[in-house]
Amino acid sequence: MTKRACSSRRAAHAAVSHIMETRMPSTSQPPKPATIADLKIQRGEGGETHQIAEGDTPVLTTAQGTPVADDQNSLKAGLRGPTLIEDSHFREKIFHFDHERIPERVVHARGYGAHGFFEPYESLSDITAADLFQRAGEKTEVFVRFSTVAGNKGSADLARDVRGFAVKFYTKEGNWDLVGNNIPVFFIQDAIKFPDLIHAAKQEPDRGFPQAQTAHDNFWDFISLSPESINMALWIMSDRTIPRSFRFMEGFGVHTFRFVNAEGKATFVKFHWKPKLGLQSVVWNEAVKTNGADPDFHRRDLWDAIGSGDFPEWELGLQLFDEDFADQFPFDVLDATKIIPEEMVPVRKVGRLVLDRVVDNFFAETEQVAFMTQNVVPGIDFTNDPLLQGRNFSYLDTQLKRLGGPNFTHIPVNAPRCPFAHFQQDGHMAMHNPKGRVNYEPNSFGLGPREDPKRGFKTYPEEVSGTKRRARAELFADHYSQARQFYLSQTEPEQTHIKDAFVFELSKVETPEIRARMVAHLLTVDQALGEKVADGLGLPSVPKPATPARPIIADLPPSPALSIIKNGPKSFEGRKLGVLVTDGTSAKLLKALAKAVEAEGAMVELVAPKVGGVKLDDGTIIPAKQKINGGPSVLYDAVALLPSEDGCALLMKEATARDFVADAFAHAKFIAFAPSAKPLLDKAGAQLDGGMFEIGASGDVKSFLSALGELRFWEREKAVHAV
Ligand code: HDE
Repeated sequence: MTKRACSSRRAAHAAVSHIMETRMPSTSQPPKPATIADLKIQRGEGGETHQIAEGDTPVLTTAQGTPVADDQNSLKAGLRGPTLIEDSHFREKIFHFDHERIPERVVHARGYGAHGFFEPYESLSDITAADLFQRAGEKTEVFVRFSTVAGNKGSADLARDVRGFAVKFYTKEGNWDLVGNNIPVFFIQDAIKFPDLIHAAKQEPDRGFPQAQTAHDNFWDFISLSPESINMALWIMSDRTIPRSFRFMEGFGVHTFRFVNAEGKATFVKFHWKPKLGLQSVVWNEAVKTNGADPDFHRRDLWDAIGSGDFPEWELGLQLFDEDFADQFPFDVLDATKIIPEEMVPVRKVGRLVLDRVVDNFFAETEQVAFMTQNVVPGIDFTNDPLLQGRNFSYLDTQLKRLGGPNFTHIPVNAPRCPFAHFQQDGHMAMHNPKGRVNYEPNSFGLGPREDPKRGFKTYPEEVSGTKRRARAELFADHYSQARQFYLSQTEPEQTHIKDAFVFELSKVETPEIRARMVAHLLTVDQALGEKVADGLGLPSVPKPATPARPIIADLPPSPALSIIKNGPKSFEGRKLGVLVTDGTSAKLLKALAKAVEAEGAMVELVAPKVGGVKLDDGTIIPAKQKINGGPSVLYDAVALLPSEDGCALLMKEATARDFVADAFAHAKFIAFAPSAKPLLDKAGAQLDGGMFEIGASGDVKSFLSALGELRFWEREKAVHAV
């Protein structure tokens, strides 16, 4: 985050420290809802067709534009009589309502999108002819949609799940969709297994549950019978699947793609998105509670961040390599269950993605956006990765079902921003058809568009030959080596989280054989991990390790890039401090704390017994953002407890205040506390440790502040978990 962005955010936030100076209520708000005046512009294409009732208020009309006189009562025969079929306004209104829903995405149904731009740091003309990478600093508009995979549209944001990270670049040479995930590998190697994988992951078909979770028999049955999924299984049981925010997660194109330059020379490329604010996840117990406290935690976070001028940013990273590298790499670069470690092929940062505009309408944009892996532009091409090849079929097909016809590119969020011209016509909801007599080419009138062999997209002329057969390349068969490398690349707390996640999920599996079969795979990945999970499950005996189809490469060097903790930001920027206040809280201390935290580029949110606010010890009345039972500590990255003595006595009798403290403690958060809050800590069972900081009336908050950059006090975890 640049200093400039920080200060604009601070201004937009009307920070707590500022509030106290001006004694004004908080204006830390997301963008204002549309006013009636805005609606006129949105609906009436400038308002010209609206009749104005009084002053600036537009007249309500039917969809046909007929002014409506009464929108409160349907047309009846007599005061207490039946409703008449003649009431076309009523019928149109209900008809439209009845058809408001479209099928949700079969996967990635729950998502949240935003607009922004991509800007390259340098010209990449030596490696790709793609127009968006030609000129340093030139902006290309983008739309990004983040998503969970398994849950339905209304499921909770903090499900343990892979996150989609789909980017549509509206380039001058057409739309390029980079439809990625926040994990660089996938469960399966061949698209033909996708329906099985997704069936197994989603609700079991007879009972229709569990929703948005993999902790059930069918999922682990499928995984345990599909060794190719083991690497991904390790990734999904890591904290990658419980990100703190979309803003703090990486993105990956997963497959190996091809860049092709103007001379036709090809380079293999893997795409990475690196968040400017570093990586951060929550802990599992926190995720479970966040889903109850705020099922919209991630979408709210993105909405609030953009609304307050704190624009999320990622750098685009490229791993570039050639055929020679591909030939000597011990895995197949066409196998989407494998990474190329960053330590082997460094990630070259070539540009930045900034999200700076929320959607005007969720349905029109986030719901109707249609990403398609086959949307590539000249200079970018596919490889033969069998997963990518299968996806290239699936994404077009699925849009027809979801959006109801072939004209979904006419929907503004899907339409190219560059000029386009073709002879596709008619069909459901056609918004622009060819004009004039000619709707074909070639034609003898010299009318309409023609192909351009120079500018047009040319497929990379890769030589292909072989026997038609259903089979996989030999190197695809190594399923354990990289799983082991991933596990060994984690810090100790992260390894513990992976072990705990396996124990949690497999404890929900009812069939003992499936539990044991999964443990057998884990023993092959790492003996100690397998034994710990076996012990956590209380298996009667440790099973025999699974036999790998190819000998495992046990000594792959650990890759520090795979750890979240090692790639944390060492800063509290973009995070949120929850401050528990009561009547009589020290104004001086609160102000000092808020000022220091906001200077870091972080937010402060006040939690109080009543949302109306509290009266500080200097008589200032300050509003709260949350009432204590609606603002549990899981919503914050760290907390400060600043009740007065009387306030503390009150909070000690309040279960939700005790939970606030106990959860922050159990989730290894840094805690600052005024001396007056000590009895509440004791009552909540939070013993003093290196992650807790007494901050006095003097307002000395320095040591607390410097600790916050670590985000969590991981040493505490061992002390709070005995099982
Ligand atoms: Fe997708 N995937 N997928 N997927 N996927 C869809 O397309 C599919 C895969 C990803 O925000 C669907 O429009 C197949 C990998 C994202 O709108 C569908 C296979 C990766 C999104 C589909 C995969 C992804 C989707 C459902 C196996 C990461 C959400 C709705 C070969 C690189 C895009 C839709 C959005 C969505 C098919 C595997 C990412 C059915 C057949 C690997 C981020 O077409």
